[in-house]
Amino acid sequence: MTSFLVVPQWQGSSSSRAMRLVDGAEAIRGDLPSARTRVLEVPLEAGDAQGTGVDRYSSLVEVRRRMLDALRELEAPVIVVGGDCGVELAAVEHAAADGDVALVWLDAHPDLNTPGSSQSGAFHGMVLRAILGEGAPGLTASTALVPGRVLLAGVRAPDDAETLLLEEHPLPWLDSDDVTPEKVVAAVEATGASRVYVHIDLDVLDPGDIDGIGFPEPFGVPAARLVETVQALTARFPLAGAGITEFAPSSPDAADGDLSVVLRLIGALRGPRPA
Ligand SMILES: [Mn+2]
Repeated sequence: MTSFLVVPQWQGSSSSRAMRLVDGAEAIRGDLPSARTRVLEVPLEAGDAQGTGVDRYSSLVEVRRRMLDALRELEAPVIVVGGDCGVELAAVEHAAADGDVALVWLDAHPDLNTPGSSQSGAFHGMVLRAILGEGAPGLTASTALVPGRVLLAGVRAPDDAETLLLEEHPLPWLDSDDVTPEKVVAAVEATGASRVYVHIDLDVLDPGDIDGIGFPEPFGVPAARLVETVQALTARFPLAGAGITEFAPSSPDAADGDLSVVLRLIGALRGPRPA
C-alpha cells in the first residue's frame, strides 16, 4: 500500500520565496491519510555551499541522508511530497535501485545543470543530472539511472547549458502537447523498463491551471490531461515511486484553490483502488 513521505525542503530552490515550499508541503500533508504519512524533519538552517557550487549544500546532503533512512523503513511505493525538486534525488535513488525503472520527468524544466553550469547555484535545477550520476559529492546518485530510462515530459524551458547538453546527448522527450495517456505510456514501454517512477513538478501544468508555483512557464499541460496521463501510467505499470514537488502557495487561501488539482494528481498516482 502507498506510503507518503513529506519533505518540506526549501534549500534547493533559488526563489526569494522558497519558504513558501514549506507552506505548500504542509497544505498537502493536511489532506493525506495520517496513518500512512511521515513528515521528514528538515534542517532549519539554510546551510552553506562548502565550495561545491551548490547553494545550501550542507543542508541538502543532510536531507538526502535522512530521506534514504526514512525510505528504507516505509512500505513501497512511496509518494514523496516536496518541497523543492531536489527531494527527487534520494527518492529516485531508492525507488530505482534495481535498474528496472523508467523515470517520467513531468516538469517545465529539465533540471540538468551541474554545479559548474548552473547560473543560480540552486540544487533543484541540478537534480536530474545528479540522478544520472553527475554532480557534487554526496549529492549524486550512488547508482546512476541510465539516460535511456528517462522520459522528459512537458519540459519546455531548458536554459542554454541544458539546451546544449540535450543537443549533444538527447533524452526521450515529449512536448506539452504530446503529454497524452497514449504517448506517455508508449514512450515508457519503449524504455523496456517494467516499473515507473513518476516525478511531477507542478510547474509542468499550464499556469492557467495552477497558481502556487515559483517558476511558471506558459504552454504547459492542462490539469485534466495530466491527471488522465498519470492514471494511464499507474494503470499500465506498477509504481516504483513518485514525487510531487514545488508547491509554493502565496497564502492558505491560495493553497486551497490549488489543492483540488494536487489531490487529483495524488489520487492518480495511487492508482486504481480496489473497491
Ligand atoms: Mn523541477
